[in-house]
Amino acid sequence: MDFDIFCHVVDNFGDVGVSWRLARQLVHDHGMKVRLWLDQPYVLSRLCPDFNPLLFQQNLNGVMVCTWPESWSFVEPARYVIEAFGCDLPMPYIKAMLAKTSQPVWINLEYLSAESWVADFHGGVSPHPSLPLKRYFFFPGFGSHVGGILKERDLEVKRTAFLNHGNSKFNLMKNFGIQFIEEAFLVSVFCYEKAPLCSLLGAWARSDVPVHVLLPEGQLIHQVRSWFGFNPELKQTISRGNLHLSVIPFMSQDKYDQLLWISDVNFVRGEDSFVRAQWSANPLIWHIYPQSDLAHMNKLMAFFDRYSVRMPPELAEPLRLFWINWNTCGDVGLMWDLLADRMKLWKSHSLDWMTQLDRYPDLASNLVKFCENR
Ligand code: TRH
Repeated sequence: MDFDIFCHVVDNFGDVGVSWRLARQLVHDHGMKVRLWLDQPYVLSRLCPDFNPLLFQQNLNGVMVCTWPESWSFVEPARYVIEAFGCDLPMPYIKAMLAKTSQPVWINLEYLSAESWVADFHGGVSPHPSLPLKRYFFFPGFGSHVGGILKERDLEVKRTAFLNHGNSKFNLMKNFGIQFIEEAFLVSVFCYEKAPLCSLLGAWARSDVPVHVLLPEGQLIHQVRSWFGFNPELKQTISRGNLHLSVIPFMSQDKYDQLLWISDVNFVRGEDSFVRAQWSANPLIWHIYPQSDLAHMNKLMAFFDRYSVRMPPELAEPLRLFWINWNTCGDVGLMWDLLADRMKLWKSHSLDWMTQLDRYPDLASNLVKFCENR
């Protein structure tokens, strides 16, 4: 094995989402042999319906996906060992690393952040407190001197081919089992429970143009129910004023990409959907994963500062306010109207941002280079 990637699910889908994406890219873009250890394999079956969570071990898209067992028996460690998001490696595995004549490169893959301190810590090394082993810290991030963000080599080819197919929007709606509203402004919404969605539903209902909101099933349904006064069923489209809202089934990661590509604006969250939305070249609103000490607000603003460097002030100002309010449960209805008036500007900025991101190597390439240099 070239890589062992260990992933412990804290909550939701992002931990597995990122680890699985990284594993696939190491195999397909870099020809590596990769084993992915998941403590909650069921989560992967939501993102990838071909995966059978009941099997202890299976080959999926070239990656050997294994269940992280409660009691660990001997496994020969890989050359490079990735501990995703500081999940602790099993002690018997650490001992097996120690026993090897040539010790594996042990990496802690951190969470993504645009904060400037990340560059000072990226690549840093920390000795194990009690064993003669060391661990490197690898920080995903934006720009140079950090680990980069995930992007597979053929992503742009796939995105362009999909969008150039004349019926891509219609086909995707058909696939979701919902009505296609041809003239509508399309919005995808994936965010945490506390997002102030109701104020937006009001803005969309009184919009001048039809707005079609696609909401993957999940926690936000409570807000939809309280605003409409009834419970929408899966695949049903409910309307008020110019707002049309369809609850769609949670889809595979690949299909979710397609949704991001066709939508005029994407509301995304956490880490992985946030990165994928940036590669869609479409306007995005980020609902950041909340932390108890409000550290997430610094993270949010650090990203926004980078994202808006080349943004015209008439867009940057309302957008900054919108992002802050969206993440602090403020009322965003009126702010939406300002953004709607600046949509063309926002779209062209999104394309420009994607081009800026593309100037830097992707995370998997940086990681391979980092490991091989050690
Ligand atoms: O699910 P998230 O909130 O994930 C997380 C976790 O909470 C994690 O603990 C935290 O550390 C991290 O965020 C920052 O959001 P994220 O990261 O966007 O992951 C969602 C994944 O789900 C992503 O890979 C896209 C995928 N997805 C689908 O495959 N189908 C869908 O229908 C949707 C809506 C998402």
